[in-house]
Amino acid sequence: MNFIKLCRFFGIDGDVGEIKKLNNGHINATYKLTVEENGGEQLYIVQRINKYVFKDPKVLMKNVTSVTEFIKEKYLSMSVDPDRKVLEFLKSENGESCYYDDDNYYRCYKFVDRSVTYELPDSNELLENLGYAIGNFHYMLSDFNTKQLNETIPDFHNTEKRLSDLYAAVEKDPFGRAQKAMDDVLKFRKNESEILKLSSLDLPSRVVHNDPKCNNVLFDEQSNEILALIDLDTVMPGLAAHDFGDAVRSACNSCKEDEKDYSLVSLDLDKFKAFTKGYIKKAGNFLSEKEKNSLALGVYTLACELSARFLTDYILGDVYFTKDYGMHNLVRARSQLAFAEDVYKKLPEMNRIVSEICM
Ligand code: ADP
Ligand code: GN1
Ligand code: MG
Repeated sequence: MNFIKLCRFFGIDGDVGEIKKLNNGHINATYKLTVEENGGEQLYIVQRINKYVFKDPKVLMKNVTSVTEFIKEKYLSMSVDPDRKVLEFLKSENGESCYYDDDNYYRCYKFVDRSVTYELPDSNELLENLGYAIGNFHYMLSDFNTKQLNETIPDFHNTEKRLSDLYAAVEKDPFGRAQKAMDDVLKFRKNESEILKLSSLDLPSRVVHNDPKCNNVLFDEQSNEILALIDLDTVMPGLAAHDFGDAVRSACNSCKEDEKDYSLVSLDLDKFKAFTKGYIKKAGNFLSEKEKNSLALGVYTLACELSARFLTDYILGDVYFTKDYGMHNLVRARSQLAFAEDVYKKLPEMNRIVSEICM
């Protein structure tokens, strides 16, 4: 990939210095670029859009730019400076937000200065801020016109479809891996009605992030203040409980998402309480009672759903998620399932915490 050509395409004239690959996402290839411009250093993010996952990068970028521009305008209308609070994508002279190098599509946006992401935040302050950020994101997009959004990944949080994809993968079994995953698959079959409960609740659809795992949220490296939400590729209509559930499953686990010692994996109730406090501070004003009552269940559902997705990818030969070693997706699947099992046991306590905070 020719980074200089890409920079010129997006109107960046300076000298390209360090190019550093950032490896903490599972989908796109992300590079941090340092450019000498106007006598100073400017930092940019360049991302190669994963073409297996996103079939139409131009349509995807239309979603992402309309969402970021909407949030920016909203901050301005509230007399809040949007700097560092929302991503800023670069456009070419002709107004294009994707660079194509005859093989892949790339996008370029400003690196948010003095920002940091966490895999697993360790303080209640960070968790409360994270919760607030997700609630605020829902608030900011509450009047976004959904007609402007295209479906970038169909059935993204269609849990039933995720389970049927898993069963189909087992049938297909192109690499003879299904046997190894059989005990796990049986657990999904056995708990199907519980896993599908959230989908049967007839909850209102909102514009949500759909992938608000902790490292998709930028924090100020000094103050822990929340900055922008990133990785906006899946912003689409969905449930508040999807975002709540995904953020909690990623941030309130006592271990990382891919912990190999499944006996260590558990939901940390103190972290859950701190996250919920932050989320409700903002979202408590607009969520219905029914939505509030669905939040804890969302954690269980999202952990099961992601486990099914990792397992499906393992069986199909690791085509979707990037991995660090051979059985990585199987380990991730089992780790998420262990987390879901612990969450299931704690659901009464989690519901009690949500109700207490909502009072
Ligand atoms: P993926 O879709 O692969 O998860 P992300 O968009 O989440 O890719 O980016 C991967 C990582 O790059 C993030 O977790 C974050 O650490 C970093 N990152 C991405 N965009 C920015 C940005 N604008 N400013 C600072 N860091 C960023
Ligand atoms: C992927 O892109 P990233 O790494 O932030 C995935 C999420 C999963 C997550 C699990 C578009 O998120 O759905 O929950 O991995 N994103 C997509 O870590 O599939
Ligand atoms: Mg990401």
